[in-house]
Amino acid sequence: MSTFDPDPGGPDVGGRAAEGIVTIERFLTDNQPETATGELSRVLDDIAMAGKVIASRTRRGGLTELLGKAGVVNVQGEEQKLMDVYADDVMTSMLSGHGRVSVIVSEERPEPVIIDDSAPYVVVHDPLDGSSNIDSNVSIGTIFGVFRREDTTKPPTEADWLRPGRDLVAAGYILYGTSTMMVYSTGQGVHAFTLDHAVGEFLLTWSNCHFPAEPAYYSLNLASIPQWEAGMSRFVDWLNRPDTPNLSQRYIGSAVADFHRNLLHGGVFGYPGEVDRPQGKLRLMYEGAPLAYLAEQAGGRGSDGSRDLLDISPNDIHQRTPVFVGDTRLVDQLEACLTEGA
Ligand code: P6P
Repeated sequence: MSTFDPDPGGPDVGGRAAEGIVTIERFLTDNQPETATGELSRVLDDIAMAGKVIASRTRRGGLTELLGKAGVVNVQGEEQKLMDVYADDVMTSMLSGHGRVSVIVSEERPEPVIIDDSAPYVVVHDPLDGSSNIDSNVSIGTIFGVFRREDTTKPPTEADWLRPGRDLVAAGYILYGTSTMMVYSTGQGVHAFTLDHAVGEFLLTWSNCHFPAEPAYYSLNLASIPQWEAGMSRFVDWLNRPDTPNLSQRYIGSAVADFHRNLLHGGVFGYPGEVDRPQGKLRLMYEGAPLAYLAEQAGGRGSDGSRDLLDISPNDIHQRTPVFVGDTRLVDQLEACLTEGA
């Protein structure tokens, strides 16, 4: 079944663009609320432009001098890849100087970057998630979220950026894979665009994406079972029962790629807490919350194993959290297994 043919048995996976070629710029403008100033649409345009520039480098893979390590360890204690630094610089550059973005929070920077004291928006992002896969040509992605500042008459403070996912006004990702896609939501459904390199435009591929009625995959790194909290074994045992959904296991090691496949075909992605790392590996603000925002908009949900990821108020911009995002019933089951006997 083509991923563009809605699953007749389940919720609408989303039909193809109704007619003709629709660029992301046109879609944003045509679908923004009547009362909109257009500023948020322009911020998403800026992110799309950053995605085009980053894609121009990731496409060249081994042909670019940017592969390999930057020789720097980032605030996460992870060795930065040259492409991480490049992608972060591109995002910062594209989001600066237009009077739209006040603060940028990046996985690659220890502190928020204050761009403009009076601009209305805050952008949080992981400029190149999955970068450990760059050299092996596995799909990687940019994950982003956008907050609107309540008061732009004063310089930005922590209250402008240290916020729960419920406050997001937009979120999405750019997937650098066999094709380059931008998937986003502003709270009116999830919409996907594919970069046509020939014309340099993201073109609407399908709108109002929903998780299919029946899930097909679960994305867990089963090699980590010995390190996981006990409830995860209960979930894996549940998956293997004859009376539960017959899922295939797919784990790419790149959250954006795993999430995207599960959005199309149904499933759940998880990065659990571990015995010596109870908060897991993924970060709440610019990985877990944006993916949970998209999941909810697509009929699914995101949890840390006991509560909605979108309800968690961060204490630190780089705060880690266990992440389970995707099909609602699978996330609910994960919570039941993790909280059973808790
Ligand atoms: P592991 C990539 O580094 C990342 O942040 C996510 O994209 C991915 O899901 C996860 O880490 C993979 O981590 O420990 O399985 O290699």
